[in-house]
Amino acid sequence: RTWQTIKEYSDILFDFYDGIGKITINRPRYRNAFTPTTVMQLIDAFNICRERGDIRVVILTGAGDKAFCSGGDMHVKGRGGYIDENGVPRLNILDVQKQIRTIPKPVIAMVNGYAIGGGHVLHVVCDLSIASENAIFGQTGPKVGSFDAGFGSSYLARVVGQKKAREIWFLCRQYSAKEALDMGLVNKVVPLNELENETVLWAKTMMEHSPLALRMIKAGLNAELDGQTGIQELAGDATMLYYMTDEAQEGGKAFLEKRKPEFNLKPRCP
Ligand code: 2NE
Repeated sequence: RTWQTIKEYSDILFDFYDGIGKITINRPRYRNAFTPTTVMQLIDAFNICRERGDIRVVILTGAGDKAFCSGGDMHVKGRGGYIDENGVPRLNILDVQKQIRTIPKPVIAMVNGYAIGGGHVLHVVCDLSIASENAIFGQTGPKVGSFDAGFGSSYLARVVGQKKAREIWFLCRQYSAKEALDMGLVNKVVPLNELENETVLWAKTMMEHSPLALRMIKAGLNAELDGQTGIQELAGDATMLYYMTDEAQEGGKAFLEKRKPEFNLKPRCP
């Protein structure tokens, strides 16, 4: 399989293969911890994934065989956030979480090692997680002066249940891939050398299915949990589909032609 570079960045790799956009956090020296710069690049890549019609599934992973992502880079953690190149404190990883949740295509976390702290949250918010046998999962916030009480807690609780989510956050333990599988935190565990093949297989299976059906299911599953923001997504998709009908077309056409619209169109579903 030959991946083609979509765009070059300093902190991430961004590749394309056969309908799949693969975003790789590329700071293995720091267990793929992210700085505000890394995050800006992730935001850009996810925007491109959203816009490009030939990208049907997105894979998020980390470079090397040790870590998926170890969260925020502690070297740049300052007062108010992670300090960017201009000295501005940021927590812009929350924007990436929102992008993963709202992009109308499946996002698979390909967890190739440690998924820790804010890195763990990233895999949690992905639609699916495929892990290698060496993957290790956990939150560290309360040990290192941080927390994610947003998706990182509430959505985690929806995935593993309230008791387990509180255990994960309050005790800051690390969990093996097998334990993660048993608690429903990941979808599948495979040997590291099979991780990409397995993940691509899942992507290809989804690409055989109706993209619009997958989009609506994702929006519906989000809507149940995300309040008005979730309903807005689902409603936006409903509007998109409505615009494809003769009825909606007639409304706009009649306005421009300065006449009363003829909405008595057939067939109408009961
Ligand atoms: C990830 C983990 C468990 C790996 O352990 P190990 O033993 O495999 O590697 P080691 O030696 O700890 O790390 C290798 C190098 O990577 C750096 C280390 O400092 C070390 O550098 P040197 O000593 O060789 O110079 N490194 C690893 N993680 C880093 C990080 N996050 N920032 C900067 N450098 C890092 C182990 O390394 C670990 O526990 N890492 C820290 C995980 C952590 O606490 N992350 C921040 C959580 S808070 C957060 O991410 C967050 C949030 O809670 C809310 C919102 C947004 C973000």
